[in-house]
Formats: sequence, C-alpha cells, structure tokens
Amino acid sequence: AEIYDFVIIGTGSVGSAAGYYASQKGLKVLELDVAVPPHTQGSHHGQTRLIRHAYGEGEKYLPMLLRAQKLWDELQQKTHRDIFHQTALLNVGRQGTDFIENVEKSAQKYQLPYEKLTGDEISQRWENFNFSDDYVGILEKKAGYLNSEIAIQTYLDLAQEAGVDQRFDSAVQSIDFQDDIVVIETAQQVYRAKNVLVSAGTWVKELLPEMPVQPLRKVFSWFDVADNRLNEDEGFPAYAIEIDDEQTYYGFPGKDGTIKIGQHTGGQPITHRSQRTPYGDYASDKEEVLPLLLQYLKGVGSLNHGASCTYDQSPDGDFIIDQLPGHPNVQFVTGLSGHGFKFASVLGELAAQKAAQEEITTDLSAFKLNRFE
Ligand code: PYC
Repeated sequence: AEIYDFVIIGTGSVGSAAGYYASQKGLKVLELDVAVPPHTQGSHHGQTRLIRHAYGEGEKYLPMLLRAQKLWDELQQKTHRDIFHQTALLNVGRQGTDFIENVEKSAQKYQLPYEKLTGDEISQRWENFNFSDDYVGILEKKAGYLNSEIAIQTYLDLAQEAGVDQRFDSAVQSIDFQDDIVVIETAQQVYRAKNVLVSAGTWVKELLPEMPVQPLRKVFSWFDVADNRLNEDEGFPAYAIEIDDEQTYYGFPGKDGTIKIGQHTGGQPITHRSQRTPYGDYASDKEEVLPLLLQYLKGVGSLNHGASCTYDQSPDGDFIIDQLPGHPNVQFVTGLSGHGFKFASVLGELAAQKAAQEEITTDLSAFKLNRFE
C-alpha cells in the first residue's frame, strides 16, 4: 500500500491548516478526523474566535501570533472568504496584573499600535462599558475576530483541490511503529506514513495517554442585542476582560441581532465525551456571565441560545508543541487550553514545515513536553 509523506490525525483547527500548507510543499497528505469537520465535537464550532495580538499569556507567543495573522490575511486574500474581521479588540484588567503587564510589554516590544485607556475613558468611548479607574483598557485597533468554521472549511477545500486525501468519520484506534514508518489504524483501514501530526484536540489521551491534558467542559452563549451601540457596524469592539483571578470574560460585537459572550475561566473537568453535555445542563451555564452583564456591560438583552465545547487544558495553560520521545516523525500540538484557535494557521504551517524536514526558525522552546517532568 501507498506510504503517505504526512498523515494528520484530527483536521479541525490546527490539522486543517497543516494539511493545506503541507499540500503546498508537494507532500502526499492524508487527513483523518472522527467526524466531518467543521463539526461540533471539538473546539472549533460556535462561528467565531478572538484574535488578540498583544498577548496577556506572554510575549513568547508573539512571533507565532504575528505570523498567524499574516497567514489568515493571506488565506482571506486568496479565497475572498469571510475569515477575519478587524473590529479592534479591547483588553481590560487591573493595572499591574500579569495579564495587563504582558499585554503592554508585548505590544511595546513588537511595536504593535495600541491605545491605553483609564476605566473612565473606556466608558466615555463606549457607553455600554462600565469600568471604574481600578481598571485599564488596552485597545488594539488591528485585532478582532476570526470566523473559525469558515476558516477550517476553507483550508479543507483548498487541501482537497490540491489532491489531499480526506477520510472523515474515521476514528483512529492506534498508532504503531515499523522501523521509521508509522502505522495508523482506523476501524475501516490501516495507513502508513513517514510523518504524523497528532492534532486530535480534547481527547488526545485516547491516542497518546502520556499527554498531560485535562478536558474541560465550557459553554458560551448568544444574547439578543438590546442596544444598537453593541453592534459591529456601530464600532463596538471584541473584548477580553479580566475582572479578577477567577473571572475572565470575552465577547464579540453584535451582529445579526445577537451578541456572543463567554467566560474563559471556570468550566467542568471531564474524563469522557459523554460528559460534555449540552448548554443548560449545569445551572452555572446560564449564570456565569451574569456578573459581567450586571456590572460591566450594559445593553445586552435576553439569552438567545448557547452551546457547549471543550478546552484541552495543559497544567500551566501554555501550549504543548513537540514530538514523541524516540519518534521524531510523530509531532503533536495539544494543550491549547482555550486560547489556541487564533494560532491554528501558524501551528499548521509549522507542522507542515517539520513534516517537509524544513528548518524551523520559530523559537518553540517554551512549549516542550518535558517542562512538566
Ligand atoms: O483566547 O481570546 C481567547 C479566548 C476567548 C475565549 C476563549 N479564548
């Protein structure tokens, strides 16, 4: 049977990008997924994801982040699909917190354009926000949000046009090794590969039990827009708001009559797919954004609907980008911890470069698996 240059296990966010970029390098590629992506079983559904540039999680992410934005722009230019909305993005937090310091330091170091606002100035500019001067805002005019499902569909369509083999509804049951060849078994078939990327998302431990990843059930919801000023076409920004250590919220400007809001903190650790129950199963699903709506964000109407998804949480919240000890031809990208989608383009490109044995010049040393030893 044919030996693929590159087999990708899980073609949601990172995997779909990897398949496309690998196809552009002339590799013979196979894409496998448990369902037909984009789908609702992973961490890419619910239409939209933020793209922040100045990064509260630390400046080690900046080289990847800037490349990610460039690749999203190129994808949009190439296909004319509706991928990136440069709505501006407002980061809010208390002065002196790690989050705000990281946002400001990374913006300065990488010369990103930003504007710093007092709590009062935030409320003057957007009357729907209500922050005291205990809070500061850092506004990034060039950031915004991505249409995640459209982006994945675009990568998959381009990959298919480029001749990538796609076998969806194909759950991988095992990965094995015959010398330098990786043997991948699904219920239907056995495949052989020179290189593999495991970008399997939340349930990666079913294939790689040694990954220190905790699945976390999360929800987000859409509310009716009760005040026009919350809408994207009125200039309302996307936002990431750290109220305190335990409460970080995020949201998107209103569009088509609704506004999407979620809490980044919280959620329920789970151990099996069946525990990712639908929105509304926990009382907290409907309650968790109320503190934001009662105190800090006005003009949001009634709940329209919600959805549940999962984060693949790493012990420190940072990504895990590495290769299997003893098997350098098996790469994995995991532990994206609920802030990964914006990086999917660049993480896919890096995986494709590695599969093509190209030199990787991005510093990935902060993301290695052995930091947990
Ligand atoms: O990384 O900006 C983010 C984000 C928003 C919601 C979850 N993650």
